[in-house]
Amino acid sequence: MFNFADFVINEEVYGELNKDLPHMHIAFGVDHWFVPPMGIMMESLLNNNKHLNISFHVFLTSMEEIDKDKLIRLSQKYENAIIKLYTVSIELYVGIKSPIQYYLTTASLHRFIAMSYLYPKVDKILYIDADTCCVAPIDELLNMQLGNCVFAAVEDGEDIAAARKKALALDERQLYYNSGVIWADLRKWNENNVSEKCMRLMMEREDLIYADQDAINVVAGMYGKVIPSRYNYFGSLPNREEDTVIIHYRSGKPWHPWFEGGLKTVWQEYKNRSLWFDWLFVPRNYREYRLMAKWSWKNKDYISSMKWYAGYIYRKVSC
Ligand SMILES: [Mn+2]
Repeated sequence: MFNFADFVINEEVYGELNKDLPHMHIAFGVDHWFVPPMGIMMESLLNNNKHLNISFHVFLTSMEEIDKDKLIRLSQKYENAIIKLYTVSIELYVGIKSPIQYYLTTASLHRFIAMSYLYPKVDKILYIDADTCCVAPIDELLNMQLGNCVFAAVEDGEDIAAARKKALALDERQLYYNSGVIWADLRKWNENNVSEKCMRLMMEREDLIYADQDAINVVAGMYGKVIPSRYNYFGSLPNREEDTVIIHYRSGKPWHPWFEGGLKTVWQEYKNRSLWFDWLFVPRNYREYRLMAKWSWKNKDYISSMKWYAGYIYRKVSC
């Protein structure tokens, strides 16, 4: 049996809740690089939910001091928010066979620690990816009845859902959920050992190419409740629907200069109003260096393009 608590090595709390408001718990799992987008998402949540107390539970391995200062400032800026930081050890992930491909990092697995560690202190939690933006109040989720379901989520796009259902040989009647936004009943999640079963599955199988998402669908997909797409509206689409609550940039990321999705400007507006208004994207891997080179070339900035291209070659050769 896993004892997830053994992998939480530090816990810090910032801010206070001092209003008599409905209380919502929200969890994130990030690596140090994803803290700025997460901070921007938190600001968008707080901007649209001043009538709620929000406890943010952030699971991460490390972060830049400047980002930590900003998170502390954020907890002071809003009197209805507290931010809890949990430092996790990635020792837990040793032995994972499912590929953590370039579009994922092991931070995507922190959700399994979060869902287990927070119970029974927290009974329901909204887990959200950091590549998201909130544009409307989220309280409808608080009142949603889950019945016998373990979690509620949005079905993934047709492109991905059909292929993954087939590849994973899921039951015909089962949906394939996107794991970017999950409203979970932690009592049921833990009584059914969902986190542990997912971890074990990823240690056994090499074919879970969407790692955490595939694992959740295999282990608990039968006990999911589908919610409207407005809670996890894909940011690659040209326009949001009027009732959209959360935009999820599940493929192209709005901070990538080369991303031209129609909903990029929504994210940029929240970024400009946030403590991370001056944050600049820096490529993380050779793929992103190459895309920066291509983008600069397209914009006739040949000098920058060559600089990014050199970075691409250097990283490609050394990896
Ligand atoms: Mn995502």
